[in-house]
Order: sequence, then C-alpha cells, then structure tokens
Amino acid sequence: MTLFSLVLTLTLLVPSLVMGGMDLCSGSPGIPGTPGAPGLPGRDGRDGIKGDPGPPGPMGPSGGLPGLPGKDGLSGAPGSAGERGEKGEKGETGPPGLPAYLDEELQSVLQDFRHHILQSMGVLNLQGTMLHVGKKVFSTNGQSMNFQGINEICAKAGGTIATPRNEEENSAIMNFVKKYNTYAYLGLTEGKTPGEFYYLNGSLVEYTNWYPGEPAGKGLEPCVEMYTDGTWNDRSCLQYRLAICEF
Ligand code: MMA
Ligand code: CA
Repeated sequence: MTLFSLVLTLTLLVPSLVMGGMDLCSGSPGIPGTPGAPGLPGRDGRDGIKGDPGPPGPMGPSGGLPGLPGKDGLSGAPGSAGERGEKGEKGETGPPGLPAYLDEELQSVLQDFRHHILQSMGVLNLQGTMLHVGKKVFSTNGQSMNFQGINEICAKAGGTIATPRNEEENSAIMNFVKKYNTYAYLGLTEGKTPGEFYYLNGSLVEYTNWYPGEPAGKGLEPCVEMYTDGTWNDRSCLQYRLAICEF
C-alpha cells in the first residue's frame, strides 16, 4: 500500500464515518458528480380515457351539392272569402202538402185577411168614398185638381183615372160628381183627328155619353169632363176637376 492509496482510501471513508456518527468528522460535502447518460426508453403505458368531442369545425368551401329540402313551414292564415258562385239548379219538388181546406194555419190566416178586408170596406162604404161596379171600384178623396194631377194621385194610389166603359160605370162616377156638386175629368184624351177620343191605353173610345152638340172643341179641348147629369163635354185639361180613380 502506497501512501497515495492510503490517503485516497481515508478520503473516501471519512464522509461515511461522519454521516454515521454525525460529528465524527467536520469536513464539507464534496461537489456532486456529473449526471449519468440517459437510460433506455421505458415500455408504453396503458391507453388513457377517451377525450371530449372537439368544437365544430369551420364551414367547408362553397360549391358543394345543395342539401336536401327542409321541412314544410307552418300553414298561413285563411284567405278572404271568394265571390258568390252561380245559382244552382232547381231542386226536386217537395212532398205534397195538405189540401188548403185541411190546413188549419192557412185557414186561420185567410180568416184574418177576410176580417181585415171587411173592416176596411165597412169604413170606406160608410164614408161614401168607394163604389163597386162589377169588378171595378171607383173612389175619390173629394179634391179637385187638373188632369195631370189626377193621373198622378191615382197612379200613386195604385189605380188610374176613372174611365166609364158602360152606363153602369158612368152612373157610379156621376154619383160622386153629384155628391161634390162639381165636374170630373175622365180617362180619355183627344187623338190627332179633332173629335176622335181614345182611352189612355191608346185604344179608340167605345162607350160615350156626349152632351148634345159635343165634342165641339175642334182639337182645342183635348180632355173630357163629366157634367152633373152624367153627360160629357170635351174641355181644356187645365181646369180644376174632381179626382176620381178606379181600381
Ligand atoms: C161651352 C161649350 C163647350 C166648351 C166650353 C168651354 C159651357 O160649355 O162650348 O163645348 O167646352 O164652353 O168653356
Ligand atoms: Ca167642349
């Protein structure tokens, strides 16, 4: 053993003696040695748990094929009503109804009509404003007016100016003329030929009751008035005469 190797051995042993006995030796620690070379890679570990899905990726480039059509949207509000259609064909005839005489409701309505008509006729007869001659009814309101005015009020009432077609009708009209002690215009008018008179429907007069010597107006008296004895005279249309209508 050389001196050198003895020193070396002691130098190496002293630290371990100090550590084991603490204050066995008072020398400072030596400088750590340089790290050794890295070892070989270890074996692969076990697989980890699956990661969360990633965020959506960016939109792809344009120019791809169109996608499938989307789902239908909600239905819209109802539109406004259309125009009325054409009238349909006539329906089939309904079942036969009751004979009128067995229909109590109909009979009661008819009784009611009859009652009201008889009431009204009673009033008119009492007033003496209505005269029946056959199917015709003559009536006056006692007022006098010109030929045009009489035609207007008669039309308004649903009738026409009194026009005697026979002696009986002429007598009925004369009855009113006498009662009001005035003259009345009749529903006649002179044609283009003087002395030719026509009904207002355009047909030539058939029944006449001219006063002796009439008509003498020679085309200047185109209307006809009735005197209180029932005879006729051709006369201007602008006199005031009793308004008598027929219905
Ligand atoms: C006379 C007579 C009639 C005529 C009237 C006109 C009074 O009767 O000539 O024919 O219509 O006058 O006022
Ligand atoms: Ca005359």
